[in-house]
Amino acid sequence: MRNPITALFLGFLLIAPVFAGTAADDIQVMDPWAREVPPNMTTSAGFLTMKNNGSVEHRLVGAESPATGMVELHTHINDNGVMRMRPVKDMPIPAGGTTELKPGGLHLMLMMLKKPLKAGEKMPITLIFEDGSKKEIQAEVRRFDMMMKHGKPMHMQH
Ligand SMILES: [Cu+2]
Repeated sequence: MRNPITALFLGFLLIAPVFAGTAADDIQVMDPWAREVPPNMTTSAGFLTMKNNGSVEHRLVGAESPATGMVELHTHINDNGVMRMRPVKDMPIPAGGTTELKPGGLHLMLMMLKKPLKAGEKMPITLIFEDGSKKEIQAEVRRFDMMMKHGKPMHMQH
């Protein structure tokens, strides 16, 4: 390799795929939080906003936490006025776009909690993307009362 420019160029070609980045590199997580639950409850929900800074669509395909036995990806559907939760296999995040997990919509179902979630605590959650890359986040536990506009509690049913 006598020409240093050629050598640099070939070197760049070898390194370029590494810089293409994983889904976890492309996804920026904003405002992760989990709902406080009373000590007798072992199920809660986690919320966050995911922004995709990459040029291809990414998908959240799973999540796990040392604080839970299991985390499922859920959404809500309105079934004749009753909000019901349904598992989803993934949550797409469009290229350059955002996907918001929020009460009444997409959420992380935090199941089999190993200890109660108290407001102010931090809960580690690992997000898993379609390429197997992972991102650990710290969700802040917050108090949140699920109320409908008319002041009636929302029916939460699986
Ligand atoms: Cu759920």
